[in-house]
Amino acid sequence: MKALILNSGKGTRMGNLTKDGPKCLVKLYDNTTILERQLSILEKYGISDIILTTGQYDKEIREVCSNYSSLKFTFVFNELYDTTNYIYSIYKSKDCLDDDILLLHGDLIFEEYVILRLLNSENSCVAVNSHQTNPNKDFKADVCDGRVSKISVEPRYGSVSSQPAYKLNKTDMGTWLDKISEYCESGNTSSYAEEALNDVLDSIEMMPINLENIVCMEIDNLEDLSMANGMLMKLPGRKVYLSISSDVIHDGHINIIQYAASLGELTVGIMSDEAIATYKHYPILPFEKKRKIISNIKGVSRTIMQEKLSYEEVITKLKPDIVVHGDEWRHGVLSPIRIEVIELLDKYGGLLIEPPYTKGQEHGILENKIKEELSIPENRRASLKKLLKLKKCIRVMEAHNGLTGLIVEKTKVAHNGEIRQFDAMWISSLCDSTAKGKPDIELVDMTSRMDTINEILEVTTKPIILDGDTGGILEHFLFNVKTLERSGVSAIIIEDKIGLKKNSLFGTEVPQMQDDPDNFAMKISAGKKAQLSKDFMIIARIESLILEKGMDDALMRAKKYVTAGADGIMIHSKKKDPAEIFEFIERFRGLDSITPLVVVPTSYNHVKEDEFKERGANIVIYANHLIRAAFPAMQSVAESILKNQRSLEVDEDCLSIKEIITLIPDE
Ligand code: SPV
Ligand code: MG
Repeated sequence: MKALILNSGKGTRMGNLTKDGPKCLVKLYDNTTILERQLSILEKYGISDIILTTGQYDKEIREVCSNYSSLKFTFVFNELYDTTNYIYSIYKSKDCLDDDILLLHGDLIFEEYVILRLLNSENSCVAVNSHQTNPNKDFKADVCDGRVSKISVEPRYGSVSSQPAYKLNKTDMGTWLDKISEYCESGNTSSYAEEALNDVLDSIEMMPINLENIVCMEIDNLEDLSMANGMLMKLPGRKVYLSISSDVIHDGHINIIQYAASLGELTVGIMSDEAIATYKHYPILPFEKKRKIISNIKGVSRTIMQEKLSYEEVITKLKPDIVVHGDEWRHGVLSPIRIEVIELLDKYGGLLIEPPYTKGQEHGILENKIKEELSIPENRRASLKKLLKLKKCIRVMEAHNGLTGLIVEKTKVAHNGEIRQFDAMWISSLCDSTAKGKPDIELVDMTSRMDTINEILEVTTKPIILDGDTGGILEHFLFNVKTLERSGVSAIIIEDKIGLKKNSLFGTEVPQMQDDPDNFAMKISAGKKAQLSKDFMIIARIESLILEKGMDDALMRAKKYVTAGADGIMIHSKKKDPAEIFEFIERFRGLDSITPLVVVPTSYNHVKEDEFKERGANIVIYANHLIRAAFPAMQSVAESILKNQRSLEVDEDCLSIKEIITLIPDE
């Protein structure tokens, strides 16, 4: 990459300031000249090969350049500086322009960010400001389908302001130069070089680099100079904030950190492990390790913890002048967070700058690596315990096949400055049986249940909690614990019933027998002894309230089961009134503040998760909702087809063919 800086002009509109020198040697507020400012920035970003066109003040310019020993200068003297436009200076430089070229006018004032953006563009590009439509001074660019189709000084409807800061790939520079040569060799040396560019823009993919709110302007007169000085003075103290939530650090982060650091003093907010667990998955790289890496990246002044996905706390406390975020969040689940950031910044005149988010091939590879990491049985099995350490209360949804597994894995909603998702999956005996057209009486055997589990394991990464019914006969249970551990299931919940198990929601309508508490405690303890890994959880489910055996019985059993080694207690109820569940939680927490408590609010479904959390429950399971939602939807479609003898009427209720065939990607 070489830079070409055009400095042959005389700068006649700057009054006394250009009486004895060129415009590029006019001093700025900090006593540096425009040229010195440009050269320092180029030097900082590794551009050391610089071609400078000169005219009347050739000597003065060379003298300034002689102070930059690390830069290599080529001076191109335009002897016709008085009568020609810069098209001729470019023409005279053409033999040096045998590389990618950064082309800058000598009177252009810009901040570092401009150069970074131009350098990072794969295509040829030009600086524009889409906030400024049709300004009366400056060049204007017509942008069509994301490409610049014309650049000229004439006012045109819909054009945006453009600045003479270009990056041209070598071939594109060659194409432009051929046209410039045609112009100059036919005696046309007074046109703008952009006229020659417009003639070839069909064959150059020239991208606009939008630089709203960024300093990038030509100094034509004293008014411009004082405006530029005012803007430049504010740059050094500018506070910049960037939040990083990703689990792995890749080159996309380095890019965005570089962008953010080029804008001012950079504070990086690293998302807390809890916040990551809330909207992604348990973090593979824990906070402190991430902090160590990020705080050692060049340009990062300090790091802080961002405890929530919402920026509200950070922005209110830090009041950054600029928040930087990759532009990918304009769409998708993060877009409400973006709107909140804009509103917060608007309150005090802060800015949001959104450079393009680079999602290179490596990024895809890393994402897949994370998925692989999460789905390795050891990691997946351990993930429930890790989540329970990070979050006071986790949200679990039933899944009964690969498709519902994917829904639980991928569904996210943005709400009140946070992104919500399900933390884990419940493989319900009721739903697994129902999906197979069987009753929920332990008829679907473990082999068949393992098929469902494997189907889900294969396409998802979240922790799985298996509804293990009664656990079956002891010898089978011990065997099954090992099988489940090996496959990556995180927990089994077994209920203290014996005999022909029926679904708990029948309550006492059907005969159901509760196990002897000591017998069941022994089953738990044998299961814990049989398990090979330390992470697998065996959770004891108490049916005393379902079977109307009373609160004291439930609490007595809870104590016994915990003593026997249960990793958690599930308390079940089929009442609409949550009073007995609340009482159990309160009394259990009076005895035991640690053991995770599981609730299944199918009947008392008006209670919100936050209330369970406040009261001390740790796992809330939505035990059957996906299958209950699917059944009426499918039945009504079937009925409509029967009624109408065609499927036209159900089109609205069905996914389109295109959607269904692309719902599950090939890879
Ligand atoms: C299940 O989902 O199969 C359960 C919970 O065991 S419940 O149906 O409420 O008993
Ligand atoms: Mg069940």
